[in-house]
Amino acid sequence: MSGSCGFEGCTVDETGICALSRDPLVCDNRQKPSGALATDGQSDESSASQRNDRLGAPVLEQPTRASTFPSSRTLGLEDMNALMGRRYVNVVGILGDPESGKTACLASLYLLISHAMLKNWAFADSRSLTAFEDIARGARDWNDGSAPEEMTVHTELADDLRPGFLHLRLVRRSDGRRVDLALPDVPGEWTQALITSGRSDRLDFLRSAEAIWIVLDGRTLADIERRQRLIARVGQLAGRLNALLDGNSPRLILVVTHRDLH
Ligand SMILES: Nc1nc2c(ncn2[C@@H]2O[C@H](COP(=O)(O)OP(=O)(O)O)[C@@H](O)[C@H]2O)c(=O)[nH]1
Ligand SMILES: [Mg+2]
Repeated sequence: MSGSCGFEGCTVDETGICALSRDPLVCDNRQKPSGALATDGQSDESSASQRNDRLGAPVLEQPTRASTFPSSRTLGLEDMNALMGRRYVNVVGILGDPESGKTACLASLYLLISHAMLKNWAFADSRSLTAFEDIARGARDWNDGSAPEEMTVHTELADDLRPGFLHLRLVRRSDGRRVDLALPDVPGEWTQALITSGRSDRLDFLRSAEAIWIVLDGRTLADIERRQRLIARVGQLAGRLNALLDGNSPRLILVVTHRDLH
């Protein structure tokens, strides 16, 4: 058997002569060319059914594209990495017990900058305006001139493992310098878990921080019975940070809230 003929010893491919003296075009021993398969009845049926399956389907695949308007809610670590790949971003770490006033600090910063009341700084841009609006909304509803009792809601994250960042670009009025800030709004429970059990996996981003705010509740500091305990906890937190930061030394800033009351 050789070439196009299945009959042992036939040399029709070389000589053009059939070993059984038949017409080579109609001899049963000749192999059908592969293209001939498409012409038999069964293949016709399957290709017709394939064509029917595609009837009404889009002719071209839809190109993937980014949504026209980004969501402007808090930014995840991936969004932050992308932003940091394009420009220098100052990451700020914000730690503090639940209810110490972390979210209120961010709302306060946003309200000051949006009313052009932050000394020497003006608003340039934000990738997370909706997130700022969400946390600042409660502070806008005043009752007959008195401040609302609860200006912010307890911070809860969609994903309890990844921080959500607020982005703010400010411009310094004196020299026009632009500064991008990444401000995380994370639950106070993360700080508690760092102090009590040393859990730091969710706070890894602190290693990239230029500054860390430790937010302290002014009400606790004003209370002589609770003050010492809070001061001792700040010491424990500093020890945990020392281990976590592993040689990096960002600026540590103590931010005391409720100054209006105490
Ligand atoms: N009067 C007053 N209330 C504050 C201040 N800081 C925070 N609060 C209130 O304290 C509560 C807890 O604050 P929040 O920022 O949500 O705490 P977080 O858990 O640390 O984010 C909220 O109801 C705020 O309105 C402050 O400086 N003055
Ligand atoms: Mg909060």
